[in-house]
Amino acid sequence: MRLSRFFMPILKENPKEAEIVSHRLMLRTGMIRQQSSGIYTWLPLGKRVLDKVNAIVREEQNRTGANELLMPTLQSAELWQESGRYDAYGKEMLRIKDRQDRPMLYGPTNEEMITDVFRSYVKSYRSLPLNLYHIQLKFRDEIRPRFGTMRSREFLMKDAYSFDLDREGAEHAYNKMFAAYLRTFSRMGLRAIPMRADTGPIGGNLSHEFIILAETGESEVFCHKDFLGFDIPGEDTNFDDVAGLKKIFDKWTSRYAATSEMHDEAAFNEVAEGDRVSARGIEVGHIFYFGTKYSEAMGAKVLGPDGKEHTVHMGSYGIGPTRLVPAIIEASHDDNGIIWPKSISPFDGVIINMKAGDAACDAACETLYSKLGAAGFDALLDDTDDRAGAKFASADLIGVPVQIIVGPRSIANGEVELKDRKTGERETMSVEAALNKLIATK
Ligand code: 5CA
Repeated sequence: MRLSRFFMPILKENPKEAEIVSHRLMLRTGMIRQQSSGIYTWLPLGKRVLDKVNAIVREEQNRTGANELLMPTLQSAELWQESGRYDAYGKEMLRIKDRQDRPMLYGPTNEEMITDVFRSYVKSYRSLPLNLYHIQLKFRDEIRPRFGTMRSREFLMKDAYSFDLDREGAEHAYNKMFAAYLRTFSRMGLRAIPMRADTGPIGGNLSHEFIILAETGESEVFCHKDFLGFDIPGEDTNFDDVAGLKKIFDKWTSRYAATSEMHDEAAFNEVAEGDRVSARGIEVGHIFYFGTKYSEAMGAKVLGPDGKEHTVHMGSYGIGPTRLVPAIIEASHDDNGIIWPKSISPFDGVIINMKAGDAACDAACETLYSKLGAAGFDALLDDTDDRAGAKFASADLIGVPVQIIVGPRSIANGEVELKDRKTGERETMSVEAALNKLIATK
């Protein structure tokens, strides 16, 4: 992508409304724009990051055997009357009427709708286990939307729903998502700690929130320091291995970890003082096992191997991609701007033409840009006629992992400079060597 053709409205001033660093940086870099309270447009730079986050989420869901579908955002109130949540959900639910005066709502979550999909098709235990998920916009009329897309009213959620014959099967389904979540967040450069959590309006009594420790987090959390060192399940994790997944679950729940709603001061005090972590955290995922709460109310049953009807056991599993983006920035930035982990960076690198209009600089930039592109390295080419200093500042601000600096003096020797955004290290090398290095380390 050529910067001269890329819509990236960088702000010169720090936006006053932004209270936390991720919100400030997302506005400054032109990733998002607020349209009304808690409702955002994802501008092209932000959309690129969001797509990378979604791709990792999707890959890890698919790895467990879950199936992706897409349900509508608008739902009929009737479904929610069946489960009894239409009245219970309260003011967070945005209620709408269509032209026939039929009550509708903008979905805050999809347990009812997925249960309806399930009961319409699945009649036998042979179709189980089943996990259906989508990545879809939700609306919750939060009292205090704040911190940009960290807590918004309209937000993206990956919500998965599992169906099993019995509690045992459902526990394995839960463990699959548990392990997949550890992998998902780790691939984005985050260490998420599963903590026993309150189930709120979703229901059930087994639930974990996945929490990233961050000073600006909204939740107060308490955990054992060992969580910072536990191994993440590998790419070779076998999601059909019931005992293997139970082992991962047991390991990651073997130490104290709770959010403030579930906090037990006495139990926490049993942890050796030097091992206690009490901090603030950001909830990036939340998983629930709620048994037959919805299947019972909505008649989702299958014929079992015993020839009898069984009400299916369900769980639901959420991740917030539009919250993950600011959470990653909270975890990875410096005074100059964002520092993207490679896996979710909007570009693989930025080519900075220090002197646009200079024949040698222009030619070297074009060569680098086309050769990198052909090798699958997604570069942003800063071909604008801004001052070099301004280009360096924007490159640091948008935080892509590597800057390829092309200046008249070095290019006269056939050389360019590579700067690592994270460490600040700079290396001068030939154009050829730079190409090889960039492509090999992409
Ligand atoms: N149905 C269940 C799981 S699929 C559910 O709705 N769970 S939830 O309420 O915990 O939301 C799941 C995830 O969505 C949260 O962990 C969080 O990452 C994200 N999320 C929830 N509310 C918001 C919000 N207001 N703004 C941004 N992300 C949110």
